[in-house]
Amino acid sequence: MYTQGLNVTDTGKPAAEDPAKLARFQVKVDAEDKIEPNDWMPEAYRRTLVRQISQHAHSEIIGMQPEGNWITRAPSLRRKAGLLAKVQDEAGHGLYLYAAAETLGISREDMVEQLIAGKAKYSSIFNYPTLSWADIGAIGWLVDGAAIMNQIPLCRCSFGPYARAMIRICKEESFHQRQGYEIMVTLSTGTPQQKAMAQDALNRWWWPSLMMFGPSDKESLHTADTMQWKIKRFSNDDLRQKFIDATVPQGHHLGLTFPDPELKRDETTGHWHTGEIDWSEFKRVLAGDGPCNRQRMKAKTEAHEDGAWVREAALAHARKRAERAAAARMAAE
Ligand code: BYC
Repeated sequence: MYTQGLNVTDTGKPAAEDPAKLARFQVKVDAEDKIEPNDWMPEAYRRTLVRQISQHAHSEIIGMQPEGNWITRAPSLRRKAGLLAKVQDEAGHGLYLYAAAETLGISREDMVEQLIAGKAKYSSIFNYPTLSWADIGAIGWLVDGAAIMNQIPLCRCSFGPYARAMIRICKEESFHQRQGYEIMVTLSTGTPQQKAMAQDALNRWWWPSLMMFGPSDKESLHTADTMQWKIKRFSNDDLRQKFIDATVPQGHHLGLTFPDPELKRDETTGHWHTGEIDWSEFKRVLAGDGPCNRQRMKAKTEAHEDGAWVREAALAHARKRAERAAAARMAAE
């Protein structure tokens, strides 16, 4: 039986495993059959899925913070209702993902402990502040846009529970992206001050959204394994390029400029080329020194501590119901 208390940052290669089982596993993956929780799987496959799915879940949960910051200050009731629904969706995505990871033998409690102890990552993007209402537009357009680009291929992930969770998540993300772009359209076609807000938000969110796709292919630790296992279908750089190609024309349609003097279109390939990403900033944010890392973890830790009584009450309630059901069964026998 698989034991809990994983080191989620462990990138270890498979321990010596039965070559025949490994070969059968890979044949199944290559045939596009889904791997289900009770199927045999290499330990490294299980570990990498727990790492990726739990980090994905944590990103959804921490991602509620920068957006939640604007619920009370949304400029209209319509915008407030839309943002409330979006933040609520993020909580739901976190739950589907924690549930998918639990099928691999780790408890949600352990995953949350790893997040709070700083052993598990969440997406770098959520360590940036939301300074104006336009940031809600830019997050929907760019951050959810990047998320969709990365997550649509995950609907075909080889691990069944993750793939199925992603189908529903992607449907909701697509609504989120449109909600964001609509805010950007409204601001960009509004007063000069509103257009300036939209431009300022694009200036601040563009580079961090490119970093969401992870390190360059040369630096990526896990891509080779996860592509062989058909967890990932595209490399970090390929997805980043798809996102850039889709997003630059959308920004130009808004009449906005990108904060990159080197951005240009290759007329032969049709691809947009950006300047160099500042990977030192990415590494700093991952190491815990982004603009909001401490604030995000403090808010999460406090919410977790404040919610202890709810978890205890829910457990006590579940215990009582189980006892009552057991007593009723005994009486009926
Ligand atoms: N931020 O070998 P690599 C959302 C880490 S939720 C932080 O390329 P991999 C949304 C990586 O974990 C967005 N860490 O890794 C929610 C690894 O470190 P460890 C989240 C990052 O896994 C609410 C190391 O760098 N989406 O969109 O092959 C509202 C080496 O990287 C980042 C997902 O989680 C990063 N940006 O590829 C709105 C999608 N990038 O674990 C929106 C699922 C890399 O060895 N995840 N690292 O300590 C994935 O697709 C992949 O995990 C990644 C990274 C593409 C992110």
